[in-house]
Amino acid sequence: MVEELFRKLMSGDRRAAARLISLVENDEPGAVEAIRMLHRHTGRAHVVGITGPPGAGKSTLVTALTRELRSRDLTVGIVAVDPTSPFTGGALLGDRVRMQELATDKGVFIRSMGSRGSLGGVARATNDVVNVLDAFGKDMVLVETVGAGQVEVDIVRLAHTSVVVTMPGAGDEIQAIKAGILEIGDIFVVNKADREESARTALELSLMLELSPRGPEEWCPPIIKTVAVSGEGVGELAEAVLRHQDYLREHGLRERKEKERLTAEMLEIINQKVSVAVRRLIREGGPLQDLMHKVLETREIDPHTGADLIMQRLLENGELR
Ligand SMILES: Nc1nc2c(ncn2[C@@H]2O[C@H](COP(=O)(O)OP(=O)(O)OP(=O)(O)O)[C@@H](O)[C@H]2O)c(=O)[nH]1
Ligand SMILES: [Mg+2]
Repeated sequence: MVEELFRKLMSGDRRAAARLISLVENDEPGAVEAIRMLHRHTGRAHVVGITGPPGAGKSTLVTALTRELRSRDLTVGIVAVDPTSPFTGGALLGDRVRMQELATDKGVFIRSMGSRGSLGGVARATNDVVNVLDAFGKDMVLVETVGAGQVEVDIVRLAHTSVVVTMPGAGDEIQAIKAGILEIGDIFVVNKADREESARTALELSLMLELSPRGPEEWCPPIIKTVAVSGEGVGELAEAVLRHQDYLREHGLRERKEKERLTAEMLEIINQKVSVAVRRLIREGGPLQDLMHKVLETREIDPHTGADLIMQRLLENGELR
């Protein structure tokens, strides 16, 4: 069944794409098989993370940016990791109308996903969903996330280009951004530039960015003012994204990012597998409860020795498979 879906995906079938996304997102039976088939066909799309405080205009901006990218003949996949996002229908009427315009465009694929599950879980599920859209042949994949917590930072890490969106009067929010995402932002957007205080917000941002000095060859994150609802400044944003894409390519950084991302993904899978196997061994009534008793109760065995004994057992008995 997965093979059939995969074949349809490669021939451009949107329903197969939707089905495969659900499969990997929810870790349904066949998910691993699907990821195995997809892998060879991934690594082509440029992934853009779009993050920022609630209501900054991320979804509106994603819509406007998509239109700009489409006018440059690029196909676009959109993943909204946010339960309150307009992509899931929580929007005002105007937003929904704008979004629907995109939904009828064959060059655009929109998908929203809930931010449930564990921290690593969301980032990994997002990664898998992005991979489906990548294999589906989308040139650009835009990932919208709200806030500046660990989940967002994890998701931003899997993007090639990270766009941090803020808006005038979001002083506290900027402080929050400063704490987490400032260092990994490649492009900063002050949206709602139709509001009075936007110049001050942009200035505050530029002062903050000056605090982290960069070398002459290093990418200098631009600060772009946009009015997402009218499209003002969004052309400039699209240009900045494409310039950053070129920059990464020219400096061999894209390849490095990809390698780091895949290595991190593999390490996380290993961590998870080991952790599941070990928990099975040491649980009450499990095969290693004697050992655990000696560590936890009688203290005859210290945690290091205990860990070594468990690792040894895992390797010898092939319990990881
Ligand atoms: N005045 C003004 N309003 C805007 C602009 N961009 C977006 N908005 C409005 O701001 C509100 C929030 O926009 P969204 O795009 O839903 O913001 P978001 O960041 O995706 O919000 P969440 O996903 O809920 O965090 C909507 O009512 C938009 O119409 C802008 O440039 N100027
Ligand atoms: Mg949104």
